[in-house]
Amino acid sequence: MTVNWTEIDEFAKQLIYRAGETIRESFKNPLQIDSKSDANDLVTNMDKEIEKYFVQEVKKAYASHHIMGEEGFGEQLKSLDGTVWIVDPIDGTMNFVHQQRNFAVSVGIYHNGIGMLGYIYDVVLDELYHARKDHGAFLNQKQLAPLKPVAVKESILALNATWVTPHDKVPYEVFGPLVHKVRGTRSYGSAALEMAYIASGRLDGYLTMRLSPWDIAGGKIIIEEVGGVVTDLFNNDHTLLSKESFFAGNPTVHKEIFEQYIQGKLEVK
Ligand code: 2AM
Ligand code: CA
Repeated sequence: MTVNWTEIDEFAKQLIYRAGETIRESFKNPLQIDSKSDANDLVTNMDKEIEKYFVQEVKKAYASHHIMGEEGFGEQLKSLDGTVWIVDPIDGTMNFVHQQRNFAVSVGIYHNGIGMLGYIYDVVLDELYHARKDHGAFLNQKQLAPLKPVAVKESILALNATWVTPHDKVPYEVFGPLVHKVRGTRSYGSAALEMAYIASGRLDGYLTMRLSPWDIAGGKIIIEEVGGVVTDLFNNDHTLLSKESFFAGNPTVHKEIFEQYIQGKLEVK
C-alpha cells in the first residue's frame, strides 16, 4: 500500500496549528496543574486536552495509524511497525506553567521505524519547524541550511546544570571539562526546542540523560534532515520505545565530543 505523505503532512500541520490556537486561547483561563512522578513533573489540563485531540483526530482520519503520546491517551507500543505518530502535546510543561513561553508541540511520524515527518511548533512565537525525509527542513516557509562544521571550542551546548554537580547517576567529572571548553552553555527546558535550535544552528549540541520517545521523535527527523546527528550518549540509535539518554548535535561537534569526552569515560547508572 502506498502512503500519501503530502496529504499526511498537510493534515498533521493542520492539527498542530489548531492545537497551537487552543493553547494560546488557554492563557486567558486558569490552568489546572497536577504533578505526576514527582512534585516537579507537571501536567496540566491542556497537556491532556491536546493529546486527546491528536489521538481522536488521527484515529478518525487514519484508522490504521498508531499513535502514542506522553499522557497515555494513545497506545502503549512495543514496536514501530506500520505508521506511528509519536506526540508530545506540550514539551516543556514546566515552562508552559511558569513562563508561558519556551514550550512546544512536538510530533514525529514514523513508518516501519523510519522517521518520515517531524514537527516542532513554538506556539507562542508561531514558529513551526518541520521536515519531511529527503525533502528538507524548514522554519515556517524558510528552508534551513545544512549544518556547517563547528569546533567544540566555538560551540554553544545545551546541558542541564545538574549534570556538572555531584550526582548519583552520572560521573559529573565527565561534563565539567566539556562545559569549560565550549563557548557557552544554555538550558531552555524543552528538549524539542533544544532540538529545533540545533537544526537551525542556534545551538551546536544537546546532551541529556533521559528522554522519552515523544521528547525525541519530531526533532530527530528535523535535525537529521539538515545533516545533524542524533544518538544516545553512547553513539547508538534510539529505539523510541522507552526512556533513553540523548546526544544530538552538529556532526563535527557530535564527533569531537563523543571521541574526546564521552567514549570510555561515561557510565550512566
Ligand atoms: P516535558 O515537559 O514534555 O515533560 C526538560 O528538561 C525536558 O525533559 C523537557 O523536554 C521535558 O519534557 C523532558 N522531561 C522532563 N521530565 C522527564 C522525564 N522524567 N523523562 C523524560 N523526559 C523528561
Ligand atoms: Ca510533555
